[in-house]
Amino acid sequence: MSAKTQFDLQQFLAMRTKTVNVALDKFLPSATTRPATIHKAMRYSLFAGGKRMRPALCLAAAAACGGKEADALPLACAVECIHTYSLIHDDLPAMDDDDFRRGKPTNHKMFGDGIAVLAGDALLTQAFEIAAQAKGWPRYPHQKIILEIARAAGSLQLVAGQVADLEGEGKKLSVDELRYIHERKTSALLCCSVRLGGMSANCTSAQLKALTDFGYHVGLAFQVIDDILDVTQTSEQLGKTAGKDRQAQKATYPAIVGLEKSRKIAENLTARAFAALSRIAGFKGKATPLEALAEFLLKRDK
Ligand code: GRG
Repeated sequence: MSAKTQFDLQQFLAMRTKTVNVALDKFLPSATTRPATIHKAMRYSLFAGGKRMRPALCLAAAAACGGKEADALPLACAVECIHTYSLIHDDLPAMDDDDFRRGKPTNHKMFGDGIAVLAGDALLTQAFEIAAQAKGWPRYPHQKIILEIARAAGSLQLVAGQVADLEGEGKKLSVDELRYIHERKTSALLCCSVRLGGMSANCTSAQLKALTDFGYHVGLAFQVIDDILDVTQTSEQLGKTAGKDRQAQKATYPAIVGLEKSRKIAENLTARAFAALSRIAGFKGKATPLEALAEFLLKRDK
């Protein structure tokens, strides 16, 4: 059995999920704060039961660099707010038009389209408010932290990926075009989560480079697996509508190269993520949670 599999990832995830949820609860206005509707809507999606993979990656990256979890926590919460905003907007009728997310009716189904748009907007803004309350580090003052998040979420990355995804519907895309979408729609925020964890530990530039390489490849593998699960799993297992990609005529790895080759691609991407970590001697021993997360994301079934 490898060190990675001996590590109790389920316990790691359960504890971090609890910590992140408690912190998010403190950062957000209460559900009764006026105007209550928007705070109820923000909290509805934020606490609907997401896997909290981005915060976990952020906290694990901080640990890999010898940082304190409490220092990374606001940044872990910030990325989860951005991720949840992107899901709320992605589910809107004007985008992917989904009725279920995180095992529950989508935000607009509960609160209406207008409030769902605003809940997404408010969560995106909330992320910056939370990040501004982080400590700030000698190599990474607030300006660098805010820039990092703004770039990952902006029109060159997360939003760019969503635009290309929308514009690609019904078109036959090449593997390169699909990779452009995956890099931006999914990998950018995962990679940003990992980088922020490193920054919160005041990591060296060599460590940040290795974490970037790791995050980029884990992020791409994550989306390839997401594409595979859309075909192989049921809506109940996923907590969202399965088979949507084919229905929306979306280009995906399984559609372009088939399921078997897609799995190989995800395995190769994960292997490259591991290789990135092994280049840094200083990570030895401390990167186990990060490695276990990469392995888990490859083998996940939801
Ligand atoms: C600006 C109006 C406007 C909309 C932008 C940027 C955006 C909307 C959407 C991003 C696209 C998106 C939803 C990408 C998919 C990434 C992905 C695989 C999400 C699922 O992540 P999980 O499995 O979800 O971690 P949970 O629910 O577990 O957190």
